[in-house]
Amino acid sequence: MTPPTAKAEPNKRAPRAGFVAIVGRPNAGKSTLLNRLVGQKIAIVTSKPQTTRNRIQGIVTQKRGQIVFIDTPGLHDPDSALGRQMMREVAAAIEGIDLLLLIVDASRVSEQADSMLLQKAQRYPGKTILVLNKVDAVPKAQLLPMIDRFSKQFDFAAIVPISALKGTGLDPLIDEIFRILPENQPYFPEDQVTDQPERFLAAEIIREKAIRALHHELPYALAVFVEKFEETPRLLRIEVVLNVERDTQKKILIGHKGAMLKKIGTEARKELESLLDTKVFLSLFVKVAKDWRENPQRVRELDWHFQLEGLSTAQADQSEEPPTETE
Ligand SMILES: Nc1nc2c(ncn2[C@@H]2O[C@H](COP(=O)(O)OP(=O)(O)OP(=O)(O)O)[C@@H](O)[C@H]2O)c(=O)[nH]1
Ligand SMILES: [Mg+2]
Repeated sequence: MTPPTAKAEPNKRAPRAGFVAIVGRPNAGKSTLLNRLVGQKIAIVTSKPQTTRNRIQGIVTQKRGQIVFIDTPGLHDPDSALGRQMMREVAAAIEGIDLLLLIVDASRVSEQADSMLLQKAQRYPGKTILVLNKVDAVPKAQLLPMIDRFSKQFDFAAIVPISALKGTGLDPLIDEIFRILPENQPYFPEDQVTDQPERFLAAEIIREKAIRALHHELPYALAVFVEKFEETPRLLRIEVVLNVERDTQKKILIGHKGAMLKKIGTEARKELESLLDTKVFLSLFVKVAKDWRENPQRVRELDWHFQLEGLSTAQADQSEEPPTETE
């Protein structure tokens, strides 16, 4: 007699796994979606466009397999070395993926903006899913005609309306993705949610608080570097340098009697303490790096993948040094 468990065997599917890039215009809600899918904050979100500067992976593991999402900077016509670097990040993110996720802000569709996206879909040889985000802000009557219009413009594998903010429509989206991904073993351990080390998340959280507190050009002229990230059993000590492009910006960032910098530091520290579940001691320094956005070398240094390489080289050098005498 066959044991009852053998009956379930034919239904058992091989796991699926693959890489899925999230691509769209600035402010479409890519990072909000990534955080929602992963179930925790790994990418910063602000109401200002061009927040994300580097690609970040967010990993979703379920019984049926693993999806490695890649958040990317918003698509735009670059007018600086920084902008060009951001667009190279998008290109790098698309390389070798299994599925392209194009995301549109459905509350602000515009022919010109969408054509840039459709071009991406046309150039990508694999399958593309179109995600219509922010449907919480779209009158219901507009949704079906919008889906109809997009389906005529390109042969999408699926068009899925969602609200990344409210968390609606995400299960159907995940279902569609798993339907397309190839059979594969998971790429990452099941408890890993991102490839971005905490050191760089810390820099990003500080940048998020600063972008939210600042206006006009300043959010775009800001770069955040972690100089020291020291974990002790009781405390995480983080020293950070905030770069701006001019003295006038430095003044605004520091604020009257240091009030602005203090506010940014306090907000960032509180969030980091809760995210990393430890007490944090945060020191912020402001430095002027004149016109850094036009300097390809400085722009490259901004990329955490590049900084990580530097850190591991430094560590290797250190371990090769002969032991020094201590006093
Ligand atoms: N109403 C509404 N707002 C949303 C939704 N998703 C994101 N937002 C808001 O849209 C703004 C931009 O969100 P982000 O996730 O930073 O957008 P992004 O595409 O990552 O932007 P960049 O990194 O600048 O390219 C934020 O204010 C979000 O709160 C949504 O589903 N509904
Ligand atoms: Mg983003």
